[in-house]
Amino acid sequence: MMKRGAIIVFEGIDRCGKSTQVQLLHDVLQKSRSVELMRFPNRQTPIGQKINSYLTDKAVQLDDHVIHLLFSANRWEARNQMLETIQSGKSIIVDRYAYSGVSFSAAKGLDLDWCKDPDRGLPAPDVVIYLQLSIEEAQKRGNYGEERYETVEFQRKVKDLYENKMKDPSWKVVNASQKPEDLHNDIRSIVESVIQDVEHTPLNTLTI
Ligand code: 2DT
Ligand code: MG
Repeated sequence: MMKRGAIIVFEGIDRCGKSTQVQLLHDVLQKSRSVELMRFPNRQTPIGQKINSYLTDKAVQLDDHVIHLLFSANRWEARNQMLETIQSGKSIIVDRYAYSGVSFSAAKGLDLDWCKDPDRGLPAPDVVIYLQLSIEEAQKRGNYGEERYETVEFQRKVKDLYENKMKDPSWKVVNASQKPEDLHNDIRSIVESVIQDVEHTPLNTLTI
């Protein structure tokens, strides 16, 4: 039987070091394996361009439910490509996924179950690596940027949702206050074993 690739999702609040770790992991894995990077939102598609304008321009007004559904649609439009990649034996490292979708929208006060519904049925991650960092440490790493959601108060709510409403057995919590190299080593050992473990197992669908 053909070996399938794994879906490795990264989640965490802003400034937790996610993008750095995603890049480090990709650089290392691609030396020995077939691996691809994806990030959500994918700002390149027409839906992603709309999301980008919402994030970067405070004058763009969209109902909270509408932007939530656009973020979800932005994942659904990647579904076929994800499935093809996995079936071809390539693994995918994903920077943010449905857990960001739920946490960021629920942090605005939307109903949690309503937020979860649109993403149900997407390809399920084989592992979710959650980079845990305190708000205080995140703040020390420099001011939050200019995009929507990049405020301390909002990040606090997002963190609470991630940590109290999202965790399931696929979650691995890693200590993001470590030095980047140490954090990378932790992540790498988790990921190497997941890739091997799932090679001959069927891919699940998301039951967030
Ligand atoms: P980046 O800073 O990682 O580009 O994300 N977000 C993301 C949501 O509100 N819903 C989602 O479904 C996703 C994937 C998190 C841009 C911002 O978009 C938020 C931060
Ligand atoms: Mg950001």
